[in-house]
Amino acid sequence: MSKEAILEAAKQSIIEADEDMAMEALANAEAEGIDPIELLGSGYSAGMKELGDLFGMGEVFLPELIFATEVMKQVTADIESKMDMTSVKSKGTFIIGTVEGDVHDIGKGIVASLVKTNGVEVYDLGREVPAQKFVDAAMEHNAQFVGSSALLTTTMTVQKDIEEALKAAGIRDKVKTLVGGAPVTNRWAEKIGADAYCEDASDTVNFILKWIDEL
Ligand code: B12
Repeated sequence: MSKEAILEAAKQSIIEADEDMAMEALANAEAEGIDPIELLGSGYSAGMKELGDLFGMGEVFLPELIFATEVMKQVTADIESKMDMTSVKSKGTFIIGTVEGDVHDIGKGIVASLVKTNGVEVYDLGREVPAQKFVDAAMEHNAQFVGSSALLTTTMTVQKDIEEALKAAGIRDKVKTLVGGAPVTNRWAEKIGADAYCEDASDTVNFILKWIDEL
């Protein structure tokens, strides 16, 4: 089976919330030696994005998104369990969470997994996390990196609150902040004073590893 066909099947399996099809694509990808990160990004996540567009146009409804989420979570958990966790000494500490008022945690989970597999210690605070909790966790774990995920235009403002809360705690210059999520842009990151906007999980790893080199 060609790589394109496998990626397309992975994408389609999310759009149709078809668990069997999703698992079959995963097995085929493994057999063909396809990079699981590419499978996630160009396959399953692409399906999630397309489904979101259909939802935005009123062509699919909330229950369909929820079914697709179940399949997506299963696939990401499966891929994570197969990822090679680097056994080298921790290179740094990363705090990540989805902001208060926001339950979207699939992308945040993928970012957390990929950063972890690159030898960075990760504290995943979960979803609907208030700004102050990011700060408390950064102080508790002496973290160098703080990342927040926001998928709603109404919750993006919490990323600004995190910047303010880090300043109020006197640790803004001790950490690098990363922001992500579908509505987030480079411009937004600049506007709120975040150190980086990352489009996806690989982008996030690149930023963090570059900063670790500079430490
Ligand atoms: C799945 C989904 C849901 C699921 C979430 C399940 C879950 N546990 O996550 C459910 C069904 C619960 C849901 C609910 C809602 N949703 Co919704 N949802 C989506 C959907 C289709 C996909 C999101 C997703 O998982 N994408 C796949 C992942 C892999 O991509 P990602 O999240 O973007 O993450 C990548 C990057 O952004 C980046 N990244 C992400 N986080 C971070 C963090 C850091 C630190 C970094 C560096 C990078 C990074 O890396 C990730 C991996 O590559 C999107 C559509 C879309 N285009 O995003 C709508 C979408 C986000 N939802 C939307 C809406 C409106 C809602 C609801 C309000 C619907 C309702 N009427 O109730 C509720 C909100 C509930 C709430 N309070 O949060 C809108 C938002 C519109 C807006 N502009 O605000 C969207 C855009 C759909 C649409 N087109 O209208 N949703």
